[in-house]
Amino acid sequence: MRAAVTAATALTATGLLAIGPGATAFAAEPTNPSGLSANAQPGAVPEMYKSGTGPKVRVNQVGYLTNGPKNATLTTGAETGLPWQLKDAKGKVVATGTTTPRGLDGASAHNVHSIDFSKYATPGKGYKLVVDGEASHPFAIGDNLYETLRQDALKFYYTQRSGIAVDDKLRPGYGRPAGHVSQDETGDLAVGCLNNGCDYKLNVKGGWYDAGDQGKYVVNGGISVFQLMNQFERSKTAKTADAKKMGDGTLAIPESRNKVPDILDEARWEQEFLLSMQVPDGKTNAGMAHHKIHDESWTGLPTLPHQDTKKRVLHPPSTAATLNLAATGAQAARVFAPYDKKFAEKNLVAAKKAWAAAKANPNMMASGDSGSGGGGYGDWNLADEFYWAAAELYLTTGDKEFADYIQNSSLHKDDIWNERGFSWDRVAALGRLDLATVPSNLPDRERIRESVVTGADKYLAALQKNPWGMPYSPSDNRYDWGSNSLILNNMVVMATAFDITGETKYRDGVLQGMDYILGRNVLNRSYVTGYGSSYSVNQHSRWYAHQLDKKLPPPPAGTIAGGPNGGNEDDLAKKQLAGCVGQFCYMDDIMAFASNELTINWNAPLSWVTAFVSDQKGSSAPKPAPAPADPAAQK
Ligand code: 9MR
Repeated sequence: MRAAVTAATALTATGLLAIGPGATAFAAEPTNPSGLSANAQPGAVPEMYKSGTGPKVRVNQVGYLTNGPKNATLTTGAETGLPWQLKDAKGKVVATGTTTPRGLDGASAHNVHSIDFSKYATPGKGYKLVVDGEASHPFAIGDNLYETLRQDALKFYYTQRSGIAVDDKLRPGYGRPAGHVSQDETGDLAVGCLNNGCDYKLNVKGGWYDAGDQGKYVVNGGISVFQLMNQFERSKTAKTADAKKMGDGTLAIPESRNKVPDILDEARWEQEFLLSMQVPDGKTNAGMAHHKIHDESWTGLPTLPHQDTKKRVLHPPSTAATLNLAATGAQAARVFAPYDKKFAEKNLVAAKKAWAAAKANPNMMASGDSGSGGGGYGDWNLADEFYWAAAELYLTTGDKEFADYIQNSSLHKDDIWNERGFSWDRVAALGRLDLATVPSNLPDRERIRESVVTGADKYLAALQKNPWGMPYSPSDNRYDWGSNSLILNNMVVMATAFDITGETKYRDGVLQGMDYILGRNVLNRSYVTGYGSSYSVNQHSRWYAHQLDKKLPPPPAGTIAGGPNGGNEDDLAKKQLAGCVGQFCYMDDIMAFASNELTINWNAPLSWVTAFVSDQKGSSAPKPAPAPADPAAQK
């Protein structure tokens, strides 16, 4: 037995930070079969995970690209390297090597080793890594492993649509009546303002439901629709991007075969909604956008969209929402121009109007109140929203006003690449990434492109330090709400650096990040429904509530869960995950909304990154999506 060391001491020595004050952890203690230190400090590993989380060797359960990096992580008490074997589907050993000890990992309270088997490059299915007498989940090696996910991650949006019936022929098992279409106050056709705060009603039908709730929030719709349009726009400049894969007829949506790329049809469903949230001409605050629209009070689970009987309410306009409309309107004007000039023009008019209104009202902050039937989405620093909107307006119009605004913003030069990634309330990166990739005459465009590469270098360095091989290591090991989306967004930065430089190391960083999402994590879990052998399937949703009502479906294949969240905001987490460390702050339960919700702004980077990963080899026809397994069958 080795002596115990305090977490703080051990972590100073290994460069990791404390798990908890005064906590005791063992760097290399003999373990139970999961590799979990039997003496890890109380509470670090929740009771429900103490008996283990599956095989000690964690892999990408979907698989590795033939010529890409191939890495895995082992939890073990051993301090020195252990022999590993790669076995094919028949059990034949096809490669061997030795693990690399990585020390105590503060994000999992485990002693870990990493395994690099990149040299093995023979395509096949059913491979397993075997170490310490234990075999990993099976995985494939090949070049077309991500084609179905490429489609599914985007197909997610059709079934999130509000204001339209979901056709069961297009989504077998997921058909449902239209939600929020009634003429009365429970519908979105004529919605009044909170506390009679305005003298008009707006028709805000359509758009996507935000998440497991049926609210529609402009600031979260903004980043989501941006990332879909951006995924499309990338195909105009990135050498490896394949526009056909998101083209007309690829997503089985009602608009398929209308001669417009399906990804843009899907984006338009949301963008039309964002436009409808703008305060009409002649009214107080004309040109501003309402922050959000949702029920007056929370509904229970399950509640299908058409069963919602609560009153719908428009919340006051906010500068943040207005700038989201300015940014996405300007972007939509660009990407839709070749397909629908009128729609493009309408977006540009709305965007310019929104910009002027935001400039005139720079401090109209949303209350951030989340206790009244919808999420708060409060944001009190809007310099980044201004920067993003100015960037999009500049790229579309080339106008000096916007060029000047960008040049004078400190965000144009600041190091904006923080470890916690970008998100709905931190959007400077959206502007910076577009200024780097969308062609323009910006005088310092080259410097901007280099800054993206510098950001990617930072994420690559973080990834290399992280024993799970992903670009996210919050310094206190406390993962954020929606951590999976932050990891994916950091991968977007690396992917863009690859598009800019063509350097393989950035592509490889993205591929490794994908491993974490699909199973190379302490929970041995693929966070994407229908992908891998042990995946999330009970995400918090009022209508994919299979866990509560077996007649309802689970979330569709290709739905990503938010992921570990140290905040434990829901009651279930408070009870079952109290004191949890890093990656353990997650449970696949429909009531665990703080770690296990599905959301439009989380599937958007999943889709973006999956398309990028799928693009990194020859193409193949998409196969039908795998049906999500019954959750019970997974246990
Ligand atoms: O994704 C949001 C996260 O960044 C915030 O910390 C959290 C609490 O305010 O809210 C999250 O957004 C939720 C929203 O408020 C309501 N719909 C579901 C969203 C995802 O959980």
